[in-house]
This record gives sequence, C-alpha cells and structure tokens, in this order.
Amino acid sequence: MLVDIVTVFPEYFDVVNLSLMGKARAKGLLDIRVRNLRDWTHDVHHSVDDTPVGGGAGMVMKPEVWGACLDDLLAEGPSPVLVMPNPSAPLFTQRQATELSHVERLVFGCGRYEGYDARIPEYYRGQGVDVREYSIGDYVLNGGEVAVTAMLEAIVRLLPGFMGNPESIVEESYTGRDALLEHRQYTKPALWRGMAVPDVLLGGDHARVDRFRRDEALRRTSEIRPDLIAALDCTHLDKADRRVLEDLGWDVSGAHPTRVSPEKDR
Ligand code: 6GU
Repeated sequence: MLVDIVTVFPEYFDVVNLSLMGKARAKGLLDIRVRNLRDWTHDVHHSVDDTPVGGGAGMVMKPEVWGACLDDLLAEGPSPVLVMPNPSAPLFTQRQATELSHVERLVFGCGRYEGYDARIPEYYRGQGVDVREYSIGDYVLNGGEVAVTAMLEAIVRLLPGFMGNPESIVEESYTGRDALLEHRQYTKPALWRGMAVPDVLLGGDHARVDRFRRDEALRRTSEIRPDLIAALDCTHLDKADRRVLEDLGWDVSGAHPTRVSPEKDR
C-alpha cells in the first residue's frame, strides 16, 4: 500500500515512521511518504490559511495551496482514495478501516485550524476522485494529524501479513459479523491478590468457554454500547444469545433487537 500524508507538521508523523512503518516496511507491505503542505506555497510567509469568509473565529485552510499539492500527488501515481479528516463528518469505524485496507493508494490531507475550504473535497469529487471525510469521535482535536494517525493504524494493521496472528483480528471488538465489544481477558496466575479468574476459563471445556465469552460480550455491549446491540441482525442470534438478551431487557423477535419499554415491564 502506498500512503501519502499531507500536513503542516511533518515531524508529527515520525512516530508512524518508527513503529508502524518500520514493521510494515520490513515486511514490504507499506510505503509512507509525508509531505509538507508549505512546499506548495509561493508567498514569502508560506501561508496556508486565511480568515473565514462570512466572519467567525479562527482560520481556514486555503484552497489554492491544497489544490496545487493534491494536483501534484494525483499526477504521481495510481489513483488514490483521498481521506480528509473533518470533525463534522461521518464517523470512521472498523468498517471504513476494513474497506480502506483493500485500496492500493491512500492520500491523507490533514486540516489544521478551523478546517479547510469546503471546495477542496468538492472539487476533487467532481474530478472523479474517491474523497472521504471522516471524524474519529465526538470530541475536538486541534487538527487532523492525530485523527490520521489513528485511522492509518486501524487500516494498516489489517493489511494481509501485517499481524503475526491474523486470528486475533477476527476475534477483536467491532470486527466480527456482530460487532460486539470483546469479552474480558485474563492471564495467569489464576489467583492474584485474592481475585480469581472465572472458573469456567480454567476448565478446558472450549464450548463452555466460548459460551461464557459470548454471554459476557452480549452483557457488556448491552451495558456500555446499547447502540451496537440495536444494530444486531436477529437472524444471527442463537437460542442462548436470545435468552441472554431477553434477560437484559431486549425484544429479539424483530429484525433487530429493541429495548423492551419500561411500560411493558410493569
Ligand atoms: Cl477528523 N479532526 C479534528 N480536528 N477533530 C476531530 C476529528 C478530526 N475527529 C474527532 N475530532
């Protein structure tokens, strides 16, 4: 996979070059090029931003500089998916990570300040480029650099051959068909500071262990992320799943689980 990252803070991505990139490059999976957006400025101050049209606080990244930069990058190689982090965009999830792990080339454009001129993604979409804008969560960061680092790590670890043990990807939270939170993990010793590992995990009965973990995943997800339960496809639930969810107050008779209303409870 070929990755270009455009930023006004190229040093920010040293960390990617050290850990992620080091490992992936050693395996021949990934080539990351970090570009300084200011290399595409022509004025003495190398300015990349300006005040917002219509007024308001902060600065907005100028379209001309981004345009010059992205034109050059697009002319360079295989046609990429262009990813532009934006706190006001749809959420980046494991689904997007999986999808983007299959593309040949990614270009990430890191916005700073209050964001970038809205015509930038719109223009490249009009040119036939696959442009994606994503937020990584409901909180505010100073710029796209941290968001790109997070997205890139989520994508690159899915490249075939990146993980030592591909099984561990299948079992992780958010990945499987059902996208449940993962069960809790324990290692030895079986008793630590008076706290015991659940007995069933020590018994060696793999079917019981699987069921215990599945029940826990359902319970924890219902408690912490009920939105993920509500998104489950009920046809994928076995009898034991249904019993657990019903105990937790879900109606599983429809296409997706719904909360049994408090009125109905009484
Ligand atoms: Cl993609 N950018 C910024 N600046 N803040 C964010 C974000 C992105 N996602 C969540 N917060």
